Amino acid sequence: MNQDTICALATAGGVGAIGVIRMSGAASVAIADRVFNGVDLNTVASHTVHYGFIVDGNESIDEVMISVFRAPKTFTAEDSVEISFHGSPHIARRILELLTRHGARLAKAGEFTMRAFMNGRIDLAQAESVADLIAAENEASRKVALNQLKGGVSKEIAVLRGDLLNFTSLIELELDFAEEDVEFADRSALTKLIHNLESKIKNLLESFRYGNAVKNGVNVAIIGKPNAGKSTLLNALLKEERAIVSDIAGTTRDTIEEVMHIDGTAFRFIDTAGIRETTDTIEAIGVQKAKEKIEQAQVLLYLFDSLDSTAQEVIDFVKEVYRPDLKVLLLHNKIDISKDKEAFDNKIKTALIPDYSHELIDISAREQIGLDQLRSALTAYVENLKSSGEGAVISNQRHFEALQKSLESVQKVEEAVDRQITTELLAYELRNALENLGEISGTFTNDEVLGNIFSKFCIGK
Ligand SMILES: Nc1nc2c(ncn2[C@@H]2O[C@H](COP(=O)(O)OP(=O)(O)OP(=O)(O)O)[C@@H](O)[C@H]2O)c(=O)[nH]1
Ligand SMILES: [Mg+2]
Repeated sequence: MNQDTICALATAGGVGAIGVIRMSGAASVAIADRVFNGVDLNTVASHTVHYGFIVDGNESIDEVMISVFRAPKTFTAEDSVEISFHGSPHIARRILELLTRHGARLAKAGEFTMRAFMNGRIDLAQAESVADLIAAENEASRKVALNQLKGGVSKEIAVLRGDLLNFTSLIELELDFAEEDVEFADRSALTKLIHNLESKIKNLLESFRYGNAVKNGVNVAIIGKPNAGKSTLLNALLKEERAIVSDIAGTTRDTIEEVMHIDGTAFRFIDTAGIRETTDTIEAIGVQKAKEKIEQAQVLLYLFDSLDSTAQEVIDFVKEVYRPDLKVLLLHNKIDISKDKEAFDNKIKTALIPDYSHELIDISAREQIGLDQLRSALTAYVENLKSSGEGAVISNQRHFEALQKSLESVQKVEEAVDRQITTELLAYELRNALENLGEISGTFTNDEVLGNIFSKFCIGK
């Protein structure tokens, strides 16, 4: 299917000690040999490296090392060649131009990985994880991507689909023998399987909160009344004077976002305008923006102090913004000057902590008290997400959506069984569920169902 031989610079653009150009396709070794002055590459063993010069006619272009990889044990599962040259963008351009003149063409974005998928070396979820791995900026996202590349999610989905496929095969078989009114597929076993599937899919869906957090970072909105010390806190966390701090209420008007890594996870701290009723047009826009940031946040740092707020105000606010998927850390700020801290905190704790498991931490943003505890609470939040999903972790929006669709279709199968609906409809719902699950790995074909039947039963006897 892929007749072309493709080539591209595999290393980053710009000057480097070494640059690597990669070529893949049936003609890659022959093309490399045509522009190489050294051993005859056509005759060398697979997975070997060779010294020589890239030549354009009589002109030497660079001194290089060429690695030859013969199919199928290569990244693309095709014959491949890698040319390591002295890392100059100019040399890269000359070599690429030379290769295209000798029969290769420039690869499109992601084309090497796409070939690995088309040639069946990796599935779709794994192909996607290659991109994630390259984009990984911290330990947690690297681990999640690597696990996916190794096939963690794919394996889990494959097991789920395998079970479902067996049942679908039996149901399809019933359709073939419709006149004889036989029931090959045990309905109660199907119900059991469906329940099992449901809980596994739910687990995977749940793991997306963690996967998404490590891949895209956690949005942490810093919210509170004017002068609560939000900007002071942002600066203290970042250890730099990022936002303007003053004792004038309404200092921050726009939102200020900064990313910080704590324990291998990216947290996007968003300082916002203090929330209050205001007649100032610009400040009002800022207040509106702050409210939007609450919607987009996974974690809320709600700042208050006992001089400027009552415990009841804090309680009312937190109840107002309640969302089951929003973690609220109540930060009692300015404890260096606060009065009646215990009584204030106790009132809040009694009202909120039992209900929503909010956490209350006493801090002083200005004196940098309690910040370690705050950082621990943030990493604990992520750790907690991790442990709530067992096994494989999904971090890809497409997988999340496919799983949601799968869950819906599996629930429809359940309904169909419960209501003892016709075998035709049941088969239809089952095929739907299979298709949605198959979307993740990109492997779904209807022939698969047929293939499975034939492999298990000798219908044609
Ligand atoms: N004593 C004391 N003062 C603090 C503390 N944190 C902040 N402040 C002071 O509180 C005032 C307001 O601080 P900001 O950080 O500008 O408050 P803000 O919440 O960003 O205010 P707006 O941007 O107006 O909404 C400043 O004078 C800070 O120095 C603290 O922990 N203790
Ligand atoms: Mg501010």
